[in-house]
Amino acid sequence: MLPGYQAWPEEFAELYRQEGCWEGITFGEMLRQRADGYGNRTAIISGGEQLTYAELDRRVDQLAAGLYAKGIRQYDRVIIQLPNITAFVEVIFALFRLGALPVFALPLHRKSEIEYFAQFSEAVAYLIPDQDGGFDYRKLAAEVQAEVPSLRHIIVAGEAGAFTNLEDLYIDPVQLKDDQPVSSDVAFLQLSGGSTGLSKMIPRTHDDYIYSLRRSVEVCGLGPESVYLAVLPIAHNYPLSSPGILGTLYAGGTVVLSRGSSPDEAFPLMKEHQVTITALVPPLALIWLNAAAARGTKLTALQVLQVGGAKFSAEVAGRVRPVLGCTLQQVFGMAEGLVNYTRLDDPEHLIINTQGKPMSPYDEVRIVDDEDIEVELGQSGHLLTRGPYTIRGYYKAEEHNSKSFTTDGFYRTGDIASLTPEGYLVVEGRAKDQINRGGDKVAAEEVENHLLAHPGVHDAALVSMPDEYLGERSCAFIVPSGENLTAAEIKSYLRSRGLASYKIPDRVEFVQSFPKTGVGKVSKKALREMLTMKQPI
Ligand code: OOB
Repeated sequence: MLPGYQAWPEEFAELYRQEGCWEGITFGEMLRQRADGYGNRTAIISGGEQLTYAELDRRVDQLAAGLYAKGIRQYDRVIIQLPNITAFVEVIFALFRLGALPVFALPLHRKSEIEYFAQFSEAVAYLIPDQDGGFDYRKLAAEVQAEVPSLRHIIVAGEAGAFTNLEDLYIDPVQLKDDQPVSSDVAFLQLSGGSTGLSKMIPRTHDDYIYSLRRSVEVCGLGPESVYLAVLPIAHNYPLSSPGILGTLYAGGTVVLSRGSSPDEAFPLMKEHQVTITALVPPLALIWLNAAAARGTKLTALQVLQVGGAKFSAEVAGRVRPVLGCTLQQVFGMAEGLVNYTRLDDPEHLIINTQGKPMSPYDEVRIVDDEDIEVELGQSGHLLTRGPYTIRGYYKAEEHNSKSFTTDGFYRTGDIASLTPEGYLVVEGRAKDQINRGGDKVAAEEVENHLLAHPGVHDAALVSMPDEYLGERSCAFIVPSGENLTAAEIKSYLRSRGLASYKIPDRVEFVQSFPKTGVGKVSKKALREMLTMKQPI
């Protein structure tokens, strides 16, 4: 078993198996079954290229052989930082077949994040595109490799230069000799949004993740005729599996991969391929609604528009059906597990005003006060959850786990929520020290630590500020240690440290000192209030 992995206690594992949640198959087997059942159907469409299930299965075998020949073995960790291209899907399934573990980095992550992922997971390989969005990933990879001795291979989709070219790894399939992965094994490491410092790693097993796909497919009504468009970065749990690209493949449907998310890119793809379902974060949904309304666009094949990752305002939610003529599905999920969906046949008031209900009857949710005592129905409190696809601990994080999980195994989501009489969740706020920038999660402490490393910064606090478009943006409050520090200097300093762009504070404010709470801690509440005051700070 993977060291540092906290499995479900045996009594729960037995229950989830007995109840048929955990099917006992691996991702490698799942793809083989689909290739057997749907061989000639189209699995993936990307940039003018198409692959059938049989072709995908074959290419995955070839790539698994090539990765094996490179020395990649069971439980090896491999960082994947690829855009929405077919290679992403081939690489992850090839690693699944080897029992090696993808670590899912996002395209916007930079040196600070990647170096930490590589070091912490002791990754042996790192997969990148040559360049994307004007950024050269080979330069980043060279910098990271210089710092992380475990990183033996840099594999490039595209012009590889001195590194290994991914195309060269598709070789004749071989019978893999080593231990084969089993369904209870960890399949990959997903990243948490983080709140205390750096992102933690989330170990998801074949069993638990495939169950989440099956339930997502059932709830979202997917089948072989479904066509799912992926516009959000597919490394993220939501477009990956809720139902996302993996759920679509589970259902035998067709995945269409889009490099961009703008209406100009997405709408023509949706028309051409008769897309039936896609997933957006709230700011993108707003852009799409405005574009469709202004252009009179009719997306006739679209049946379901999913919106999630951050709170979707009821006002905008109410525009989805009138403007796009499809059903809105709110999705409230987390990479740690629990996913809630509004159901497709729910009455409009639940679809518009709630974030859905858990997808599995075996999901347990509790809403509790600060003392972990359950609140009355309808009251808001901390959301705790436990279930067949919610982790029991982060990877290699024993100390942290005792804070993030209750002694009886409930995950503390950090969300403040309430339950409606129908058992639907309404997200009311957040207790964790995180900023949700339109679905991109920013851990305050991580950014604060970078700010504190600047010699001109005496103290720093990152808080959210309401934003009409993104829902929230970030503001860094800084107590300078000298004079002449500017907001521009702070931002360029953070960029020079290799921080993902969405973590760079949107606003920087200098203050003499921080307001304190009764117990002498920095009062972020008071800082947030300062931002909403009319007069300048
Ligand atoms: C998804 O996953 P993560 O891990 O990036 O972020 C999880 C957090 C939640 O704890 C909550 O704070 C927030 O994102 N969130 C929402 C939300 N969906 C997620 N807050 C309000 N309303 C929503 N609908 O974001 C994720 C994973 C799987 C499916 C969908 C989203």
